[in-house]
Amino acid sequence: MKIIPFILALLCCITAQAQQYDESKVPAYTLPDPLLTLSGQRVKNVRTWEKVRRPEVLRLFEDNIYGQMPHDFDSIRFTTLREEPRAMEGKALLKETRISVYRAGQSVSIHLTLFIPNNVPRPVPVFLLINNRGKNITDPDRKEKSPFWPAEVVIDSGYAIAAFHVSDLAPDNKDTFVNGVLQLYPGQLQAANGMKAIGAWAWGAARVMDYFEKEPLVNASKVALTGHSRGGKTSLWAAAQDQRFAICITNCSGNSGAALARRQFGERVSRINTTFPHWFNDNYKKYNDRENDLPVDQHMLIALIAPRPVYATNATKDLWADPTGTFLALKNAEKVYALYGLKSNLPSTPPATNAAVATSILGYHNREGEHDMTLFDWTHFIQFANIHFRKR
Ligand code: GTR
Repeated sequence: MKIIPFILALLCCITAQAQQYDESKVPAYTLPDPLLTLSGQRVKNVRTWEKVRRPEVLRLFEDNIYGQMPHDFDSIRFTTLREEPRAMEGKALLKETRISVYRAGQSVSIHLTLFIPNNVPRPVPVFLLINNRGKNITDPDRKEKSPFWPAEVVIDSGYAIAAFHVSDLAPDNKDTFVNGVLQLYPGQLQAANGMKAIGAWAWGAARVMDYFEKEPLVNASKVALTGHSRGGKTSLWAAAQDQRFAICITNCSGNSGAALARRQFGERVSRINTTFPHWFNDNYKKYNDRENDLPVDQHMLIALIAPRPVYATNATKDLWADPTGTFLALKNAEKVYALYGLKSNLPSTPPATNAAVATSILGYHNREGEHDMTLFDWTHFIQFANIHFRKR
């Protein structure tokens, strides 16, 4: 009879699933201290953080998770492909730009879609989305409209909104991810700490920032970088690497994003490395089922973004991305913000469903619903940006 093994396998599967989401199964863990250097020095001020510990932590993330971030290239060129001064029924200027980057005889091109509101003083602050979903989501013609990138709502709030697609940098596929940025940096593929897809996407965000710095209509000192899920892992890594991003928003980013790995709740390092072997560097695979051996945890990725504001979200039905682990990562980054005299207003335990903490330098909400980025999320991103940009 084959039915008995089948039932046993099913029961095993159901038990494993239940354990993934069972708070009582979270093991005891000790987080690495962001304020203790590798040589055992206690970090007590911004100077030691910025000169010693921050570079150390950045290197640990490069070496063990996301890979190196190459900064050199031969040239970069911005080509305007399309300009519609009265797009969105006259509300905005649409500008589509090709950003081409050249290195060692190879090149990569990023297609940037940007709407700039017409009736506000320019240069304007801008939201930039790292788009990991369909290209139709950022339709420049606005025939299709998606709450994932609610351009009209953002424009009505007085912000510019931009997006690029991850596939321009690295296709999200284990067999083809090398067709993009990695052609420019072939050495990365040989190195155990070489960049892969998430590194390439973050590199792309930095090239868009290069463009913003040359675009007189947008305020490059007020760029809020946002991404969902794998895009949210990328927004954190990009903002950690590139301090020109003024605000970082990470939506449902979960494992290897804003959620603590050591909680082993929902998605695990082993699982993400197996399903998506092309996202992180080869060294990361050493930590499959060994989260406690990691020299970092994700609160330190958030800490790398200090003193800039970070807003992290989750959704109640997205336990895979560990909402509590995300909240705790923010809480455990607080002490680095405190070095800068910045006190977060996060409560000591996760806020109620849909209760957004947007006034805090470290912001958070856990929305009712599924793994997605919705109008509810964007409404709070805008609120968060209103508060923090106006403070400056
Ligand atoms: C899932 C993956 C998550 C998250 C998500 C997404 O399958 O396990 O880490 O990245 O995909 O990007 O939507």
